[in-house]
Amino acid sequence: MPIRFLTAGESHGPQLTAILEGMPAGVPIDADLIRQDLNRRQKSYGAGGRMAIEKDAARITAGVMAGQTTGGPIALHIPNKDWKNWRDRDIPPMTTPRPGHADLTAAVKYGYGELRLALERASARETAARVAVGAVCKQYLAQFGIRVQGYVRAIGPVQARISDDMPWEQRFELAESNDLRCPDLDAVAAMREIVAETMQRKDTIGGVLEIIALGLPAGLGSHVHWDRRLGARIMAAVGSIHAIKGVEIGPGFENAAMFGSEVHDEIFLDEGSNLIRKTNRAGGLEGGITTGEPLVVRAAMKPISTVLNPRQSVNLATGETDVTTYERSDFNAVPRAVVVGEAMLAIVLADALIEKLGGDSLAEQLSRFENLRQARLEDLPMDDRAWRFGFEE
Ligand code: EPS
Repeated sequence: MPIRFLTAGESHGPQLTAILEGMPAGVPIDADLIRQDLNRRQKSYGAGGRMAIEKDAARITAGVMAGQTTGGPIALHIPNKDWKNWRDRDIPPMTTPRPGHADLTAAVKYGYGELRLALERASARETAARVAVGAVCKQYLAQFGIRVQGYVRAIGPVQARISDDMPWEQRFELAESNDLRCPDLDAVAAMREIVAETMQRKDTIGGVLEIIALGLPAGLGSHVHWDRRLGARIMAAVGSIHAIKGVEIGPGFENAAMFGSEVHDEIFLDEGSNLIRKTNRAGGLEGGITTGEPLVVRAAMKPISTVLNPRQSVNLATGETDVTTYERSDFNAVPRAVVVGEAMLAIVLADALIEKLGGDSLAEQLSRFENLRQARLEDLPMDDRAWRFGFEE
């Protein structure tokens, strides 16, 4: 795949680092847009105390010169402001693993004698680096009129009601107007109540986020191999986000309960000989390839595993039954996960677009983009005659 990225950094270490490789040259990069997304990722009703400490900003130290990408690897650094609170401290041992976190599984795998080594890298603090990378990819996609944005669909049992004909723009705007990042303002009140109750009960809560890509051309991804199917690439990327335990394309699970004739988006011809759909139950993908309809991805987030209420566990140092001790954390991080979901989707789509367009510079790609085949009758001349497979025995 043409682009790749790496992140490094511990939650309470000096900084997070990301390297994004494979961006074409000549993409204008506005550092303010990276800051904006980092800032959006920090906001949520039910965020923990750490977000009052951090004020995330990324410093670009490579790959962008005079405001444009060079085609070289892009290096991004996000300092951890909390580092100063850990730097000169003797850290008490952590030997009782928290259920749901990587504490126990990573200790089994890596043989850690101190569970904090697992916590530090397993922490969702790492998602700040992904958001910085995603913000660069969003700026690349924007050059082609492609936009990636999302919102919250549910917090715990409280579901947003969003009418199918509510315009996307309105959904995004309404969602950004509140700290539950949800376009249904009636649901926001109920979500606020359940998050308040969660905090009072010293508990955590999960939910469902929805991420949409608008303006995509038809023809990104491929049906020919499992790892080229765009649906698979999106599900892997979104499913890699901390605490995400389910990903669907469009109403994937709802479709599973319906008949095929109710699910599949029928094909019509408009006056301009464009092949169009009146519905989008496919969520923008057919056969692992974009249809040109909005791409809709939903993800289920489990409740954060650091729970203020002590949970039953075992002290690995003593072998005695123990309960977990609380580490500061979020009570509700679903609105924050939306921004991470946007980043991961933007990264996969930038990758798929670069793969489709080839070339090394934005200028080359923009002219190729104009000439992409569309779902139009004149772009699809058919042979319309009998033929044979032609394999030899
Ligand atoms: C996290 C625990 C909390 C979260 C953190 C993820 O950090 P701390 O232990 O410092 O309170 O705030 O997320 C972030 C710091 C962040 O920037 O998103 C965890 O254990 O996953």
